[in-house]
Amino acid sequence: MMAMATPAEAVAETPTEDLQVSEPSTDELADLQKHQLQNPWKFWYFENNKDRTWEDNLRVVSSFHTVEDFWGVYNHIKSASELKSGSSYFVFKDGIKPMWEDDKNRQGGRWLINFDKRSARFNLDTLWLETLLCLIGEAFDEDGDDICGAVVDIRGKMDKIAVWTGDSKNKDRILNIGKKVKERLQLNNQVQMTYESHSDTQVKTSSAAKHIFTL
Ligand code: MGP
Repeated sequence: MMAMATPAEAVAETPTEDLQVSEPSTDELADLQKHQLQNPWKFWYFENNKDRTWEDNLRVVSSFHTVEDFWGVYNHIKSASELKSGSSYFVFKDGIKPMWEDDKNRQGGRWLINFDKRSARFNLDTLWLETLLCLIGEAFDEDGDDICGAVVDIRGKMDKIAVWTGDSKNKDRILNIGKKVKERLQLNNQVQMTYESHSDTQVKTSSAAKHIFTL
């Protein structure tokens, strides 16, 4: 029977010139000490400037793929409630543009929650942060594959939070995601969440698009 080398002997037998271990750079070391997220994300800001097209009003704020870098961005920028009316924040998986036209959104839709500004019941910043923590903390398990991103819109009477998913026909995933959002945001029966496809949103003629699901 062939004798097996113990790990120490195996190392001793390895010619040293084969052990080309390069030292990590300072940036790599700093990154290794941080907590990696399952997905890399991008933070976008939309400012409503009527002189520009909708797409030109979208700007990337920052990319992040660690917990620490998320807080670095989040704590550095204005909270959602401080934004001017007409503005939005978008947080989307890196590689997905926060627009209907992106291939990953084209067949998708959104869970939409409207918050009446006159109601003191809701703290928009807390709800938006909780939405982001659901996304980056992968609260949706395997249904999270369908998550594209989330949006907070600051508007006149109503502010809105939406979670965009990639397949408006995947009923099970949509409902699982919606229920999880409702539970984590502790909305209970205080507010209705509605799911609409982006294709319906684009052709809506009144203030609301067709509701495919309601929770
Ligand atoms: P909005 O910002 O989502 O809603 O879309 P708002 O401002 O509350 O208005 P309402 O229509 O819901 O009452 C406002 C407008 O922005 C849309 O009608 C489009 O003209 C444009 N827009 C919004 N989105 C998300 C997109 C997008 O993904 N692609 C393009 N091309 N335009 C968009």
